Amino acid sequence: MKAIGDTIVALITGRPPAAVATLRLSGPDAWPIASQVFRPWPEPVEPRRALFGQFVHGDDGIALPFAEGHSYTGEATVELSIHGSLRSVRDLLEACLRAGARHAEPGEFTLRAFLMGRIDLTQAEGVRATVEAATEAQLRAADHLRRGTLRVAIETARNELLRVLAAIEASVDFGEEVGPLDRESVRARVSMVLAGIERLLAQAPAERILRDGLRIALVGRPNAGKSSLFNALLRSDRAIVTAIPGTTRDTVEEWVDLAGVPCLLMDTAGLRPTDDPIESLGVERTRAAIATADARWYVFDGHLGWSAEDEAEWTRLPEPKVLIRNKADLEPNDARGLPMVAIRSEGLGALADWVRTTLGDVEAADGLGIQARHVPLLEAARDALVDLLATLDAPVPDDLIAVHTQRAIQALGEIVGIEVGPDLLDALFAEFCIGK
Ligand SMILES: Nc1nc2c(ncn2[C@@H]2O[C@H](COP(=O)(O)OP(=O)(O)O)[C@@H](O)[C@H]2O)c(=O)[nH]1
Ligand SMILES: [Mg+2]
Repeated sequence: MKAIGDTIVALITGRPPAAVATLRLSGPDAWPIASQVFRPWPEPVEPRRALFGQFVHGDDGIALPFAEGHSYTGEATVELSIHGSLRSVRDLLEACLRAGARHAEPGEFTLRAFLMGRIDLTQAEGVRATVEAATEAQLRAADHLRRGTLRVAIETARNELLRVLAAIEASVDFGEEVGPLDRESVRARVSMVLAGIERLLAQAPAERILRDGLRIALVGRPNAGKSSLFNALLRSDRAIVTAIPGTTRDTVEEWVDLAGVPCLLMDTAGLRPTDDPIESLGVERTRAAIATADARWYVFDGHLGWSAEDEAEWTRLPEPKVLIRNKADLEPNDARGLPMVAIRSEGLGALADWVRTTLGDVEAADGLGIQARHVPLLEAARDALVDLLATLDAPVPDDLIAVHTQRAIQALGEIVGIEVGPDLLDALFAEFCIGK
């Protein structure tokens, strides 16, 4: 864990050279250090008012001071903007270090914001998710997380459990005065909290897909047009397409944004019995891709028609799956499936629609930015509350009910960062970039 009493500095904008670069000083000496590297430095300082002037290393630019309690970190801060040449950035950084600052570590500004109590741990994770967002849906979910939607939900649940715990402890310690525990009231309140946690958990798988992407396996018989469809969706000639069945022998993977969702498309070797050792390895990989994918898109040749092999493969495919009738430009011999002309990129909109509807619930409710770290903690809280409710029906002493309540309070507390150890904080913030 890093010291918090000193003043830190880092470049908070992109890699130089760039048109402009901004450095941030944060800590008790941020203003005195700024006054040594920037002139003229006014006395007294008017916070949040941009100052134009010269830097001691020669460049000119802007200094923007923030007062303690009114900055990103919660500490006294100054943001220094200069021209973004390598030389200018390095010289200003060194001037700040000479004046008493030290280099900020990755995520240290945000860590300070957390330690100063300006944000909770989920909001800190929201900052990182915002910086890393690549799609519109990821950005929306990250915004929610950063603004504290999940924090409020978790803290509200935790506060309710703290009140329940207080009631239980009162009856344990002062049963004579306050009377026996009202178990029906405890049941009603805990059931409400449990329902909220279960809603969050129900949303978690879809949130994972929004965050990590949707893995889609393109499968079907050789020559159905899987590679053509893959290329059409990617808008490039990534996979080899030929009229020779069995051309694709390995799985080829590429990321593509469909309806704002990052999708990992997997083009696979066509499914057929084969004596070719390379092709049969490919077919094995196809089976693996089918098993690990979040969804399967089955392509068949509508001109050729629907074969017994198609029927067998399609039936075996686990849900969720989509049936695609390719080569709709040729005379159809079967009418099932979504019609498509892969070589002309026709009908692909239906696939983007499918992605959209598959994630419809999340899109409608808006992702809250639930992270992988939160899921086991939400599950622990849920399990504790389920145990708690079961205990209410049993002839057990009130202390035991208190134990389960405490377990749930502890798990929820870890989500927002109450009572988390320094190791976890170090691990979490080490994944941030420098300057954040
Ligand atoms: N007419 C027509 N031919 C197609 C279409 N899609 C693919 N093909 C052709 O079908 C053959 C096999 O395509 P390919 O993408 O390699 O199929 P894969 O084995 O399933 O990957 C190639 O000759 C493609 O040009 C389509 O929509 N219409
Ligand atoms: Mg192919």
